[in-house]
Amino acid sequence: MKHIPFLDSHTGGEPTRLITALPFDLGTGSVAQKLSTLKAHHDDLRRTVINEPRGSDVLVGAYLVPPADPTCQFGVIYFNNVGYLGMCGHGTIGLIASLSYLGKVQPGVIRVETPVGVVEATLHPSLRGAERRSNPLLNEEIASGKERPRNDMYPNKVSVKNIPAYRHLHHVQVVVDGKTIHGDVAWGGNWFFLVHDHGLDVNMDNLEALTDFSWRVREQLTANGITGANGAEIDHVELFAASPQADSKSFVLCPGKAYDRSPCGTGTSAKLACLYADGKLQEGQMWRQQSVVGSLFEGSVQLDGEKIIPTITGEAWVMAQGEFLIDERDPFGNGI
Ligand code: PYC
Repeated sequence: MKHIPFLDSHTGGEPTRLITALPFDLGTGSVAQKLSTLKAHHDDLRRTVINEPRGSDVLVGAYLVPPADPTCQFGVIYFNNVGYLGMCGHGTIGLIASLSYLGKVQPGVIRVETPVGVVEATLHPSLRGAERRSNPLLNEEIASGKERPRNDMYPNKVSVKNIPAYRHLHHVQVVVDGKTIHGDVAWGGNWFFLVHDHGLDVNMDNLEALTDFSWRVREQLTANGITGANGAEIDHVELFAASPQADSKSFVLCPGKAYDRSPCGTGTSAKLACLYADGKLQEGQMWRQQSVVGSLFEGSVQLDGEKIIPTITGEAWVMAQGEFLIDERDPFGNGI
């Protein structure tokens, strides 16, 4: 029987399953090299922890690995039901909030090496002293001795300064079921196709139509040879709409056909790069992106020479902690 510890969190409704200790060694190379080793030799662990019967299509996994970059405290590799991700915004917010819960990080800047570059997370302090003192429920808990040594008041708000984002192609025409739509191809740590003129309601009661349409957009991108830079597959589709509560609302279809419950950190980064390219967003200006479930990320861009550096802020909540038991006799022990 193998025992694999895990910690589950969600960021704006989108889950992240963190595996803090791998049961094998990935060597001393960069996180990108560690990802190659994982793909070649250990893909069964991805299926074991993320797919049914332990997981579902919705989950994103995160392996905590040692970084090679000496300026980083952690390395991380994100994965899902069909493969691996370059970066993951909601996942990084979940990772840092989970490490905060475990008492492994304090408020401040934490540098994390991903397969596509280094991101800089800032863990914001939680309830400050005065707010803690004026919180009657918390005071009651402390007075009754119920506050536990584990960090139940763990800081959970995180800003992620992402790798540079950019628009690769502008206003690309695609025909889906006889309907002509247009989208931008942009990089935010993963490849996205961003569509506005889809004509669909971006609402929870329209999820089936949104999923179906986005999937067919993706198929048309492949059929027409529309790719990211260097022929990279565009595996995320974003449908945007207006929102009374935010600057924009989006439905994001992930590579394994599940939709992102969060506003998608890498997708929001791609969106910010397009807005900046269109002159609709200035450096430092706040953008509020809402997900189809109603959760919010705040984002802005900074310039580093010609490079557009997005920062995304959100909150994550730890939900469960435990240990997977993998029984060699179980026919579905490594997932379905
Ligand atoms: O937040 O970047 C993100 C993300 C990618 C896929 C699911 N969430």
